[in-house]
Amino acid sequence: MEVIDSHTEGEPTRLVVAGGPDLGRGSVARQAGRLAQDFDALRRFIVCEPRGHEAMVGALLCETAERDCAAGLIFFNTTGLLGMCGHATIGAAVSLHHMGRLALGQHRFETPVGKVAVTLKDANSVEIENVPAYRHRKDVKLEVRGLGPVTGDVAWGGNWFFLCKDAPAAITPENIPALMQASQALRAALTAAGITGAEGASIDHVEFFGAPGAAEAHSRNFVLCPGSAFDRSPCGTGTSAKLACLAADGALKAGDTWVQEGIMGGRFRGRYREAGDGRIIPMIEGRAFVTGTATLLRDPADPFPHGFSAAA
Ligand code: PYC
Repeated sequence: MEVIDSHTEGEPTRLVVAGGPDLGRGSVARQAGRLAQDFDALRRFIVCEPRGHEAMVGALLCETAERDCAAGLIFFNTTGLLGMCGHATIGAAVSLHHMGRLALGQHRFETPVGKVAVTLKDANSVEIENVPAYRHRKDVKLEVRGLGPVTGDVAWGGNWFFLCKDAPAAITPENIPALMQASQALRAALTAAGITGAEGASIDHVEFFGAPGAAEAHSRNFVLCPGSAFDRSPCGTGTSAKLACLAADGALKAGDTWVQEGIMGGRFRGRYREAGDGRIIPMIEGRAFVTGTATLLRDPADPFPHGFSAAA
């Protein structure tokens, strides 16, 4: 299996460019369903240890029947599939350009949750136009063990997020263990309280906000991803969910720029346009850098052919 690795503002993406499974025909959502049902061991082979690691996000290049799309993309991490992934879309566009397979300019990809547009501005800079984002619930209150009362919004940005009003600690790398523990307790409390996204969808991402480090940034975030990983970047779908909440509160006008910093200091520039019915179309710009190309191998004698996750 041929892969190309990159990072987007610090968050890794492993793009599978050849040797992936035969997912048959149909929409990318349908192909993603087949990947989950019939090829889950292959997902783990690609992103889990010992070939990958806890933070690794996979993007599988697949067929699309949509004539206006360059390709399909299916996203996953060490736990399972993701609906959309902003940083990995940026990483995939930069990697495809590096391989000579995507020219500078505008393109579309089909993802499991809809079409997204990308503008490849140069070899590293990409702006994505995400699927419509919206706030589902405002000021949800719940009690979290170890944290006490917590208030936040539930929003969709291509994945489901709980955006917490009060961070339990400053958003700095030294506090990552405390932020991990708090965000995991919060996610468990959401599940226990039956707080979900639309149609009962589970909320698998939790976002805390704090003061930015850079003068040009408006905020710094910490994002818990499905499983036990946190986003090293400011999270494309998380920034989209944030824009939806800012728009719903009248705190950011359409077209104005919101600079979201991630826990490691990387930045996304976000803006939006109105999509009607309280929805927005988020536009997120960030940079990705190719870090390597590899052929993933499976030795018949390998005792860990499908990888493993060592995270608690
Ligand atoms: O950038 O949307 C994102 C993302 C989701 C999970 C990890 N990164």
